[in-house]
Amino acid sequence: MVNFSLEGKVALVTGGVYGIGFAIAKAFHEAGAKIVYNCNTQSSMDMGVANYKEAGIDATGYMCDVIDEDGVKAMVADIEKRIGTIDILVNNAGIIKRIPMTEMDAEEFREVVDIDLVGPFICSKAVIPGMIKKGHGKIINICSMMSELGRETVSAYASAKGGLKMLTRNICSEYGDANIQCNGIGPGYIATPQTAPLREIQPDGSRHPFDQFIIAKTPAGRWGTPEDLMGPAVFLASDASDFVNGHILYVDGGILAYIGRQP
Ligand code: NAP
Ligand code: GCO
Repeated sequence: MVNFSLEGKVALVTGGVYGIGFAIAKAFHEAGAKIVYNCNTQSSMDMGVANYKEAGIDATGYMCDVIDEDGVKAMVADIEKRIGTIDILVNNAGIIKRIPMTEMDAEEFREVVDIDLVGPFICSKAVIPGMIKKGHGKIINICSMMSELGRETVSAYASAKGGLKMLTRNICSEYGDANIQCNGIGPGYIATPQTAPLREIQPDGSRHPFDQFIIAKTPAGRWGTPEDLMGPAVFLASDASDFVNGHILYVDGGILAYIGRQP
């Protein structure tokens, strides 16, 4: 019997208050996990409390910036004391800045890389000792199509997500013998607040040009939804994927496989 259950597991989803993280947390709850999440603004925390209450999920939330190493250590210690060892970590928290590279300040570049790459390093480093003690663990890094491809204006984001792909492979390499599986999920273009600017309806009522571009480039012919990521995330968090390690699972409607239709 393949075991997709997360019964009795403790899952920390960083940035899990809306968007992709919240969908993954809902899926984990449905599979039996105890949910913990963090974010770093009060408005998002308030949204998270409301969202989990509406979903009927008794989740525990922390105000914690993923790049605050002391804060992350304190959060993990408190979770381990109050709830239990973290069995599953989803490094979901992330930002993007869409700025042409020659117009981007080094500080702006660093901020994206800090949150999208150093944050997952800090959070993974904090949870791995507990996983080693417990004899197992699952780390899922939310990568991106930009772990494989570049495009205009996302130099910092693509650099960070490319690095996150290799951090995934390195955690696999370094801790696989402790029965820790570290994999990535590479979402395609997903309809969340992060991509809302790319889908804005134009003044003349037409769809955003980038929206039209993505629809044409995606064999599925649509944007993904956070719900499209729920099953893949449960698979990678469950015992069913115990021999899958260092893998980036692209959940992209086929966009990475497709050269595009002749105009
Ligand atoms: P989103 O709607 O912008 O949500 C991002 C979440 O991360 C928010 O809860 C945010 O909380 C949190 N966060 C940001 N910086 C943080 C920090 N320093 N510390 C703690 N929490 C922080 O993003 P999304 O679209 O759901 O994307 C989630 C992940 O998937 C990101 O890593 C993104 O790069 C990746 N991804 C997205 C897509 C897509 O098409 N949407 C595709 C591929 C990959 P605050 O509001 O408090 O900042
Ligand atoms: C962009 C988008 C993408 C998506 C995602 C694709 O500006 O190109 O925001 O980066 O967020 O990462 O996988």
